[in-house]
Amino acid sequence: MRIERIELYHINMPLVAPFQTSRWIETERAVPLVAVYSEGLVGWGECVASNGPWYSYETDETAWLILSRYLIPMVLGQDITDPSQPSRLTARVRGHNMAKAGLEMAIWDLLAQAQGVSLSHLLGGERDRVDVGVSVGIQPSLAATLATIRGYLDAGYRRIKIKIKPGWDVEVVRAIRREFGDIRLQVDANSAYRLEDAVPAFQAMDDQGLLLIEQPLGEDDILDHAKLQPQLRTPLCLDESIHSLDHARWALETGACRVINIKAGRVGGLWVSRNIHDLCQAQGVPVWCGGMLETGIGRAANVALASLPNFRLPGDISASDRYYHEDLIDPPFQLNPDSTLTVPAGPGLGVRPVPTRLEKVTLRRAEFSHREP
Ligand code: OSB
Ligand code: MG
Repeated sequence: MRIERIELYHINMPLVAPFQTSRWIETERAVPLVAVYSEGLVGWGECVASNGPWYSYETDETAWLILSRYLIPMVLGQDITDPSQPSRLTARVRGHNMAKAGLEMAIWDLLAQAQGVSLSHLLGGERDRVDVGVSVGIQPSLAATLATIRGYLDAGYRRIKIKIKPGWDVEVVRAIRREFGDIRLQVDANSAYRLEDAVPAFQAMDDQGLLLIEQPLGEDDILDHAKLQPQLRTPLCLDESIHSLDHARWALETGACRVINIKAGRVGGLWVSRNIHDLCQAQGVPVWCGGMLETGIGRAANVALASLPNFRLPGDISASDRYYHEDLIDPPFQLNPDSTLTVPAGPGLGVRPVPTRLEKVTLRRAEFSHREP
């Protein structure tokens, strides 16, 4: 399929509640959406960069720039026939994985639609529902944390992840265990610890039956995680540290983690995500699908990705109403009673933005066309 035209939409959507991690707070999601046109079809992609360089160095504005100036010109006019092509065409750009992944998602949506199959099918997915949980930000108090968790458990979520930081960790976990007993529970530090603080902090949590401890140390670290993991029974899970298939291999070879969180945006797209999935599967290492507070567009891609067989832990892929009063898609994603989301079965992503809703949240739009040489 020849890529004829691409549109970028810079959107901004308020979150239902502020989302606080160990290092930053998000109150709204400003992201570029990508629409790719070919042969009368349109494919959609969401770039998951945050509004500031807190989770990674990318932001909505760096992604907009890199997409407009470098990535889009690399794919415009190209004849795309296989799903590895977008990552190969943009490989010359260093980093900026979220910008690459947003564009790649739109092209994969297009390819799947052209073949008349779902994105899940194109990826090799095997499930029609995926297990999901909810990621609970740092709350103003312990009472607020317990109340928030109770609300999500009542809504049907059967896996809870809490954000932690030094001083907001083992006591919170113990309090959650006292209140809710044996629920499926995990923690995410977003890189807030140093090795010397992490050893005592996580040894103190090691008897709490956590599913995993996500990204305790540096966002660019593998070595110190490899020193920490052998001192704990609880599996470490890397998020921020894994930017590519090589990073995944290095983490597994050094024993830096026993689980990997896959976010297509962080690793540069669905093609790389599937390769990481396959590597982990071959080594018996479970993966799960992380989230970046996506709209329904990015959420549909996450759900499709999580339908692959080695996604063996619940994803951070909650229902639309956990994030937004009104999602871009209609119907929104809803939680099934068994704490799953249903994988869209329609062609491609199986969802698309409602035009009037997209218009309401669009800050600016840009259009790129292929000119015949
Ligand atoms: O570290 O997993 C993370 C959200 C934004 C940036 C980083 C992270 C998160 C989440 C929320 O934990 C996951 C979600 O529900 O989308
Ligand atoms: Mg994380």
